[in-house]
Amino acid sequence: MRSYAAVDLGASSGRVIVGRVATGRAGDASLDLTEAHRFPNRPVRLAEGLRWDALGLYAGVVAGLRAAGPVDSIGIDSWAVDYGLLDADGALLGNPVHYRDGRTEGVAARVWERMPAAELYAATGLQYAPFNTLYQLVAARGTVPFTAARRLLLIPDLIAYWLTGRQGTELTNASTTQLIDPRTGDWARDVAGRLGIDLSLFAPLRRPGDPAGTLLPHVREETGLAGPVPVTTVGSHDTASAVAAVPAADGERFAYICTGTWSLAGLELDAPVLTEASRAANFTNELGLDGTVRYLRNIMGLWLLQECLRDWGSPDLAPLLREAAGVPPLRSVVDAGDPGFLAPGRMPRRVADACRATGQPVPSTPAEVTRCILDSLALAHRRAVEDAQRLADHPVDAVHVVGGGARNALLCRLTADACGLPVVAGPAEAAALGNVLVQARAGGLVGDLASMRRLVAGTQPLKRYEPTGDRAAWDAAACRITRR
Ligand code: LFR
Repeated sequence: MRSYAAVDLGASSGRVIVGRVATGRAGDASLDLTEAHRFPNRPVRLAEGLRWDALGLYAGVVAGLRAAGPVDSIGIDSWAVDYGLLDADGALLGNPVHYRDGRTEGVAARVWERMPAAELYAATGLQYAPFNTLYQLVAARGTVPFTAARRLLLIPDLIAYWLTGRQGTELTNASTTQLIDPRTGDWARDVAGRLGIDLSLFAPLRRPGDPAGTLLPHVREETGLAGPVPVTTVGSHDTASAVAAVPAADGERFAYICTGTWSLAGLELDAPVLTEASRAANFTNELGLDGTVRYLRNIMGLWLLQECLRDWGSPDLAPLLREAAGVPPLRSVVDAGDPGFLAPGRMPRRVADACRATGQPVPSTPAEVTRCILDSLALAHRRAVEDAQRLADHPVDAVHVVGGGARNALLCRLTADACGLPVVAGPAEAAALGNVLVQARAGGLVGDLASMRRLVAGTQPLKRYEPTGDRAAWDAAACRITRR
């Protein structure tokens, strides 16, 4: 039996989870998770914009490692694209900018003048999102921290650096910068050159499973962890870790939806899809474990509901979902892929406005708004699953829903109905499981991706939802929202 600490940083909270793994004769394997510590991750709005509290996050990680107790190794994953800048002495220059900050507005158009969007897609396979690191870097150019910066570390790499003193750039997360060639898994040097981005800002690439150093003496003291505790590189993009823990059977033809603040819906492929049709459909080719490609679309996800809950004064979710289940289905739907929903604030009003603008009944009570959001998410899931199959010529027989949304029975049922496919829901803690399993693999406890998935499928509770209902009603609803 070995223990691993998975540091999993999400957009609204961070967690340190201890995963205990035992393998051995078939039937003896076990994999269980315990949450050692959870702490809020509160973005801070300043006059200059929306910022992450990186030191607060680090303090939460240290407190979590202390709560976790002795472990064999530590792995870190978080949301993608964002970074901290370090000066020549390795000190952090300012607070990392939040990807929902407005500084990248209008930046893409300037970038595309130098490198047309089609060429950029052919070279990097990345979806257009205003927050791709590439656009953030162009927006940051000329600012004081950027001018002084000698190093850029993506968020999980920054935390790993503070824990170990060692710097690296983990590949799955690097693939969200739009500076990686998904065919080679190496830097897209031509893109960087043409856009004047100095790749020496980045630390050398490292891959899931690579050692990332050991805890610094003062960290050992603060966490109470004795000995040279290693930090292991995992799929440091949370979505890469989550996809690694999708409990698909060997050879199964599946789509996945990683649900949380975002819904990331798509396929695992052997090679990127870089066609013009794929670009037009705004699918992304991010890198996964062992040379796999995460071919997916970003959908606004439960962010829409989280922001409504915040607006309503944080009522209990369970009764609201029960009430929403009783609201007539598909009365009104919004486009859950619309970047207009990216920024925080006044979400119930924005959802209502979108319904009004498309001539649909305007949801008014929290239960009606909640139902509208869940119907809309299911519809966006269906569109992404259908588009991915067509664009990649890769049919599927089932959809795996992992991440926090796997606990939301209404969302899972609606997704099965909308997709017309069975949904296998769980595990909810997919990112932490993927994180733990890559550490266990580095320690020689598990083998390839397929055996990691077998272990998840054999040990974690999963729930299956068969599609029911009227697909024509979903077709009709889809027609009510204007496509991007
Ligand atoms: C999910 C996620 C998505 C990424 C978004 C922004 O937590 O990592 O994959 O597109 O956050 O970083």
